Amino acid sequence: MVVLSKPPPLKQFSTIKTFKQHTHNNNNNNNNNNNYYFSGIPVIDLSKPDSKTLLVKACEEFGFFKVINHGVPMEFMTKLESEAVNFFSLPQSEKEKAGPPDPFGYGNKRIGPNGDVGWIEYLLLRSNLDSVSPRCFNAFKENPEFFRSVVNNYISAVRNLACDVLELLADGLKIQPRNVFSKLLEDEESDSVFRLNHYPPCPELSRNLIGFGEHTDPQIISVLRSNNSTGLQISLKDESWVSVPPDQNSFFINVGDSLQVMTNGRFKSVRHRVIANSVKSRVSMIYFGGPPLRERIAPLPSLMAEGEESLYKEFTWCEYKKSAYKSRLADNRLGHFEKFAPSPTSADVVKSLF
Ligand SMILES: O=C(O)CCC(=O)C(=O)O
Repeated sequence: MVVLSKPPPLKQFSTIKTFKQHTHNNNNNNNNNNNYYFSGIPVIDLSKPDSKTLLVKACEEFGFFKVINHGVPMEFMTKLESEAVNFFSLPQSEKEKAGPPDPFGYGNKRIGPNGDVGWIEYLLLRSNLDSVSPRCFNAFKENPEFFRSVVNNYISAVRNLACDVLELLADGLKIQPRNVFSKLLEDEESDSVFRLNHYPPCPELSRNLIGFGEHTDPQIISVLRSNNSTGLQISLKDESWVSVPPDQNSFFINVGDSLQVMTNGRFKSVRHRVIANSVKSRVSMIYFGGPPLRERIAPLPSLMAEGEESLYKEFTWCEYKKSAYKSRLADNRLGHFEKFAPSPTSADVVKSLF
């Protein structure tokens, strides 16, 4: 894949054309995209005994939630944020030494190999830094070892958090063993990745430019931390989009496609996107916890009621990844693997009339 050193012209960037507003519970501050913060995002205190029940509810209802009392030292987050800011402040020619993304490495404006673009630059790494190509650290000539250790500390802490959440979810679902999900992230061959995103302030406010187009994450679980900048939105069950209030001290967790399949659709893989901000840079760091390539992704028998059928055809994580890599960001990637075609929503019926 080629990453152009000259960014694509602005007219190639998508904008939000229809913005189905959520009609209630969006009563907080106005952010600078003239959208409202949604106050209904579940906030789960991991130190509380009821957290396992609330986590299950949040995965069923939203596929998305915020965790507090998460145990990740603040220092790990701020150090990594400062390293990320230093990296993204380098001259373009320096950053490009860590690119092009193949898929790992530095990328600018182009996301994936199939024509998606966004108001973003990023550094995508394998979460096991021992297998990261030295090219990805090319731009850190001053002190690549320091950057490596800051990223390593952060990833280890956030992987532990992801595993804690997955174990609480197993408890909440009353299934055994409690590491049934987390062992996939702990496996030496776990195919987990880590991404640093930078969304520079966008001059084209009125156009509601897309920073990162709508998509679901294919892995099991994603753990996101950002600076205090707006932009992240999630889609609710009624397909309306709501803005997530930023919180730099907490983590936002997404259910990924694989967890949706392992729970036979009980948990929802959340559709999300980022809208460029006109004033402030957004810096986000996301750990995507994925299974080993050979892992068969299928509903857990312990979660199936008697006579319940799997909603999905059988596939391995490697097969799913290959198929996802051929798709556009907004595609319904799980669609190819669903056994039963979903019944059309009212929005589909209206669309088909025009
Ligand atoms: O930058 C963000 O806040 C979200 C980015 C995202 O969804 C992704 O990298 O997959």
